[in-house]
Amino acid sequence: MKKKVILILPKTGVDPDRPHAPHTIMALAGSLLDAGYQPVLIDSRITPNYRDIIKDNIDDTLCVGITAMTGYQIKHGLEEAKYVRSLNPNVHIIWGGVHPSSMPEQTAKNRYVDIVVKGEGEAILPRICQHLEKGESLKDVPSITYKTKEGIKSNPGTAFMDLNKIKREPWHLIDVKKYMRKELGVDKVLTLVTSKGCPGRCTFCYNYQFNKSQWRGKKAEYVVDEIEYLTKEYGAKGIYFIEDNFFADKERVREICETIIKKGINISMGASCRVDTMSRYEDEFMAMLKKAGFKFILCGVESGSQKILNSIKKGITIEQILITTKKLRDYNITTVFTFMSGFPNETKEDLYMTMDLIDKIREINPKANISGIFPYTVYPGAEMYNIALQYGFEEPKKLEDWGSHTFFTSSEKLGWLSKKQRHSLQYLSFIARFAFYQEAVERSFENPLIRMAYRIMRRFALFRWKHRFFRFQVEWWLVYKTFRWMAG
Ligand code: B12
Ligand code: SF4
Repeated sequence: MKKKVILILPKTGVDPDRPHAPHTIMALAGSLLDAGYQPVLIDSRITPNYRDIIKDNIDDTLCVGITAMTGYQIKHGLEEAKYVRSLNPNVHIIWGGVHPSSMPEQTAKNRYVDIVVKGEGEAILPRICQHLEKGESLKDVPSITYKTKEGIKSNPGTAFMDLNKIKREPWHLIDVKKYMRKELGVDKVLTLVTSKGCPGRCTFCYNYQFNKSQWRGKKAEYVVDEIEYLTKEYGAKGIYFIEDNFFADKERVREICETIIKKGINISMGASCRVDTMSRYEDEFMAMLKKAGFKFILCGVESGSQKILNSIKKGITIEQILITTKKLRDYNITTVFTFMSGFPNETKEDLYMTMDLIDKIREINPKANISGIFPYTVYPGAEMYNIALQYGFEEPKKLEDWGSHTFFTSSEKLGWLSKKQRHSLQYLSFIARFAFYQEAVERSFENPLIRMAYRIMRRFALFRWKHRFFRFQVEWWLVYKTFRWMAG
């Protein structure tokens, strides 16, 4: 019998009780199963006794795979890698995901990393396993960086996989009901990934390097088949597409929606969309989205200053943002707009333009949600990373240092902002979120006392926002410290 491969999805520091399905390790597990290996999935976000599972399986394990985004997931992933090593010093530890792919050499230098897989792992991981099993060199395995006796070596990448080779994710490997969330106005909402990448070129986004700004999607018929499967097999009532750009191919979206309508599948749906895409949709197309079940759309708007939008290569206009706001209001689709601040060339006037745009959006649609104005967080793999370095961003030098690189600490390293400016931006992000994202913020607090505290703070936020009065922010200093403490 082929050996086991333990796949760990570490805690992220922002995990709700019911997180998104662990698509990363599900995808890897599917391809390991096809190759005859036995994947052992560990989602440490929802598995209190996961260390026991590692311990029980380690003896006949060929290798351990760990996924990581930049930030807390690295810290937690390293703790688990250390634990694995303490149980079995010979087991190979393989890292993958957005962070290791963006910084492969630096990641591979860590003592708890043997191999880094750059980019998609479905085809590569089984190949690594075959080589490890036979004790062969990894020199022919593409897209990896790995330790050898002579030092760290890197093999060149390979083409993107054909998403249509995998028609359905291996849902049977996870306890699906633990991932069913209440949102989109229904309960039992699951997540799906039906495409990868995005044609956008936003300079702060990982897509530029990780997906080479290329979008690829599963055929509409497979997408609908998977939705139907989740409704029949698990009673799903809603699907949230967590991919970067569900709407990149209009004809695919049309086919998906028309098939859902034709088959009479009763499903609520939500996804992210670029505002340039949505602003171009005709009434007939919007009506079809609504009829098929779209209840929620999230749009990354980032700034109210056209100068900033152009400099971050967002590829959208203020006019398109306003057209999209009206469209989503007219079709009564719940909307969330996300914003950022603190870019190297952003002035106070640009920031005030963002606040004015938020007011305009709320005037057009008082129900539009603003998820906050988040301080720009520098991530490796983004085009802006090098610009940030030039402007004085203090780059973490080791994998473990990236483990504490979060939304909170990143802005402290933005050399172009004074301490006062950094604090103002951090507080402003809370003010905007507390003021204009009521439903989601309340949903995340189950304790009625905390909800009450939130409602009081919301009044402060609305007052400050209305009067643009941002001095003496003692209350937001407290909120900031509390959240920072909670995020570890
Ligand atoms: C779902 C999701 C989450 C989930 C958790 C996901 C997880 N894996 O743990 C939640 C909601 C908790 C989350 C939180 C955050 N997220 Co997030 N998230 C995503 C999202 C939308 C989908 C991830 C996913 O499931 N993809 C589908 C799977 C199949 O793809 P994949 O994860 O890339 O895995 C493939 C390869 O990377 C590779 N691979 C991955 N791991 C491994 C491991 C091994 C061993 C191997 C061999 C291969 C391999 O093979 C896989 C199959 O092809 C991505 C965007 C995206 N489209 O990927 C952002 C994304 C990963 N998140 C991002 C960010 C910034 C965050 C937050 C910081 C946001 C915030 N402001 O709070 C927090 C992180 C908190 C923290 N510090 O850790 C960034 C990551 C940037 C970076 N440099 O790391 C992304 C890319 C979004 C973006 N556009 O910028 N996130
Ligand atoms: S539109 Fe979104 S996913 Fe696409 S490149 Fe820009 S930020 Fe990234």
